[in-house]
Amino acid sequence: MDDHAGVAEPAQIDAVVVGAGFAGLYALYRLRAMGLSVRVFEAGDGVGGTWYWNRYPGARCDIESVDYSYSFSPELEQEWEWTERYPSQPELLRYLNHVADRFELRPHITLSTRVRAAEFDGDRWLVSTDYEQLRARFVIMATGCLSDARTPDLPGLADFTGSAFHTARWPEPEPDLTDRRVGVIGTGSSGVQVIPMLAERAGHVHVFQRTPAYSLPARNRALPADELAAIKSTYPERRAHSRRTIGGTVGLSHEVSQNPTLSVNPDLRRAEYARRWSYGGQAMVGAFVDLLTDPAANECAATFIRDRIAETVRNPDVAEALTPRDYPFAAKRPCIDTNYYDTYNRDDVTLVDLRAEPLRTITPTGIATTRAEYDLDTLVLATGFDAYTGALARIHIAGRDGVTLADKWAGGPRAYLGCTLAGFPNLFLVTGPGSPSVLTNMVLAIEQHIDWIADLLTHMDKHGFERAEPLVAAESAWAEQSDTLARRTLYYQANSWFLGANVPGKPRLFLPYVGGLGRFGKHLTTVSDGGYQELIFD
Ligand code: NA7
Repeated sequence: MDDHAGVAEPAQIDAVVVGAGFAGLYALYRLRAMGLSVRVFEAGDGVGGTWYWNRYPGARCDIESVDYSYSFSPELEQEWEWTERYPSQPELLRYLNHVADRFELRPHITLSTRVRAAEFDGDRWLVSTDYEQLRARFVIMATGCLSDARTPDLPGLADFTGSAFHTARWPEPEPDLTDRRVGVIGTGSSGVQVIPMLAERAGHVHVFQRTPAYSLPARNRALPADELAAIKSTYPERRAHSRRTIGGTVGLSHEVSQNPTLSVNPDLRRAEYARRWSYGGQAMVGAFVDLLTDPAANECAATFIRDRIAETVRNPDVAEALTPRDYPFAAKRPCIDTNYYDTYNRDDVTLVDLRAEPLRTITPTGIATTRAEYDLDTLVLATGFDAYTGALARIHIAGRDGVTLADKWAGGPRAYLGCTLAGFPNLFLVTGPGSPSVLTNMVLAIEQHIDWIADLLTHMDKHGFERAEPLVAAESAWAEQSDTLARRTLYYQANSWFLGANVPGKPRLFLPYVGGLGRFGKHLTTVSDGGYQELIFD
């Protein structure tokens, strides 16, 4: 591992990569394979990105292990033994550490170090970290879509005398919650995963819910050796197929039926929902082709889920409070759970509906709502992330003529194909705004993006180009095309982090590209096959 010794003159390097999660590790691997000198800087004390930080009990990916894994190395695919249908955080962290060792990536990674600034001087990028400066030809921001943990501005939080932590900053060693009175704020994916686990460990759990989630059963299970072996024997076909799909995986989880909802009679419709509900994971979302475009179709699926909540949660008032009614199903990312709704049947779990009794303040000893005071020893903030832009906003990024990324994005973030920025030559985002990213299998999306960037760099070398950036017109056209697609869906009808709606003051703009991994891949190929007409080279 590099040490932190400072140097007087900035070292010259081909590329700086920011972040050592799935994206940073693969970017490092690809660029090293091209013979480039690369330094990766990572704020965490270990590699793993999302899977390094999100260590809360129950943290698990909602895409199946065999798909949510690198495809670039057939040897790696064959040798890694996934143990469960959905990978847990510890298993993913082991996997990413294995990748760092297996491909000898660690000598190029500096941990426990933040990149503070990246400034373009007309020729190179001057990158400043906590400890040193480098001059780099390329900068790759592998900073993650959901890496900037967000603690809302809750009155009185600083005065709370118990322990308080965000799910994405879970303390180590694991806190002993036996007999503790635990409060959880937030019922998105993180809350839905952590709440059943806390219920098992704590004395009493109070869940402070503002917006009820639509949560789908994961149906997680052990992955038997013969099933894993059968999947491994078809990996090339599986990956090739996945890359053509919307969701970047195979199987019912991401298989979208071509039938419109109301064209199917109600009994068959319910049977299809039930089939997908039993299958588990995100399968419900693809039940009918119009689920995310037709409000009436969406209401049918939402009703099916509401009925499952009503039949699971024994107390009808609690069931009703847990039932989402004012936004479409899947317009926020559906949560995938294990025993979430069942957990509310426990005597030691209490739901506090913040819509009925708004949170007034955090007190030194708990939470006061307009109706009651709740005494707590521990406060868990499952309050989400400043998605896509949060991690980048923490870095002073100044492009051509000193224009900052913050200025460029004041009206809302846009990036050509989600990865290049007009005015910021040779700086690349991985799975940035305008790419399928979080709406698809992130690992394949990351590989797709980095492969495209690597091919672009090869093209530049071949033609003797020093720098590349997109045309302003191409960038604008892509942003418009991406937004037009999103506006044909129901995504704008929920206050989601997809839209930046969870961060006060953030422009309300749908951030991911909704067209899917396959269609996006075709766009990337069209641009590269066409000789990168939408980019300017010098
Ligand atoms: P999310 O999905 O953004 O959920 C955050 C939760 O925190 C959500 O229920 C919020 O309620 C709640 N929240 C945020 N601020 C407050 C305040 N001030 N008061 C009460 N409740 C609040 O984040 P997650 O970490 O669960 O999941 C993020 C993604 O990670 C997920 O979609 C997967 O892709 C993986 P709100 O809905 O704003 O009323």
